[in-house]
Amino acid sequence: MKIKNVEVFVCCPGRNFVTVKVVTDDGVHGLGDATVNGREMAVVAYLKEHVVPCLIGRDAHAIEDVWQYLYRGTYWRRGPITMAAIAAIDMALWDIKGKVAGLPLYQLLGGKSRRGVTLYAHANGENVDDTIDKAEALVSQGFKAIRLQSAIPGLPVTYGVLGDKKDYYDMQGNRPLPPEETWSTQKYFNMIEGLFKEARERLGRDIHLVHDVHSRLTPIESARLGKLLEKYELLFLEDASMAENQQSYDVIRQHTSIPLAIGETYNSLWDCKYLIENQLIDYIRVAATHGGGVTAMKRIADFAAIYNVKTAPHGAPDLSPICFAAHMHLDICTPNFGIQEFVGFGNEQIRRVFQHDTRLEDGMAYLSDAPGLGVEYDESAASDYPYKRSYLPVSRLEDGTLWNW
Ligand code: KDG
Ligand code: MG
Repeated sequence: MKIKNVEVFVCCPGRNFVTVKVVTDDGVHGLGDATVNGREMAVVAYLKEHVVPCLIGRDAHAIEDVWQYLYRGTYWRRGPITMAAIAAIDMALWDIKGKVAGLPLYQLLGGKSRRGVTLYAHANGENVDDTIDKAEALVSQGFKAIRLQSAIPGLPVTYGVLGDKKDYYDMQGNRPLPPEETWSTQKYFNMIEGLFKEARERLGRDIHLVHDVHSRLTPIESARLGKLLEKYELLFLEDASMAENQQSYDVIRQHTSIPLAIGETYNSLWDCKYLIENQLIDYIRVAATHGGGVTAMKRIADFAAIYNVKTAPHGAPDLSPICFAAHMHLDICTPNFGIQEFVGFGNEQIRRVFQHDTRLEDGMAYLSDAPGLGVEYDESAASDYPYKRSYLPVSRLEDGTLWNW
């Protein structure tokens, strides 16, 4: 079965998504997600100009060889653009293999290790009370794990908080130029402990709590935060610090026993290797789209298992439902799966374009038994929502210094 054609689509049903469709000479097609938020067209060009011509005529079943061809066979390896392109092709080939076998992808990966996929949902509030009100609403819907993000008194806008935006999709999409936000570590510290104190008072001790620092603290500040929050027993603290220098996590780990998670911006096993093998983290959060697809995710999970590190794949709205489906298939099989981030199935337009039968119940997601990934892409619906240039925000300290967003 040979690859006959590869198409690359970009649509903006509220936010941009890059979707790859691989078609075989037997007429079977597979789908992959290649979205890199704010840099979508770079992946499109990489795919169309440099990847697609090399794929025509190749064996669509030779997933590992195609992966190696696109990774090892490329002198300029790694990075988000290259790895998103590889990921999309890899997902599409797994989708094809499942469709040809008549089996959902999780069966090809070894079958189910658990009943369903436990999710953590987001509570984003304008203040501490509002955040906990939202968390309570999620608990009443059945969620057992919740990420808490609250606006910071004295700062106009904060990561994770909606402000005047109507939903999370609106918040991160449709920006013709990068908006600027302000960050103050001191103001953040003035707020953060109160958020978790109130959360434990109102939600009790059974609900798992997560918080995303979004890499805004230095390692020693993260260590201080970890110590401050230890008594609230978080499931994990996410992206406590930037980890281009992975040894910075040695500093955090020396000071606190708070569980740590990182990896949503990582693109390969090599990016997380030091953190995993030195047991400096507890959850690895690489996404299938940004880390090289199903093939790469499986390798990362197996490596992490040796060191008791669990997986907690990134589930932000800028990963398309195709990536979410790939995560679900991996989550249900992976023995060291921890938890899946979940922000809902998107607005009406997104649900029109990407169709699937995933079921939610009691804070868990259940896959349908459709063959392959189980997602279909409605090309004609997608053409109603053309690409719009859009950026993530940038962040500055109060004196104007550019900071990590
Ligand atoms: O594109 C950036 C988002 O994916 C990111 O800001 C979301 O940190 C995020 C998360 O944990 O969902
Ligand atoms: Mg994050």
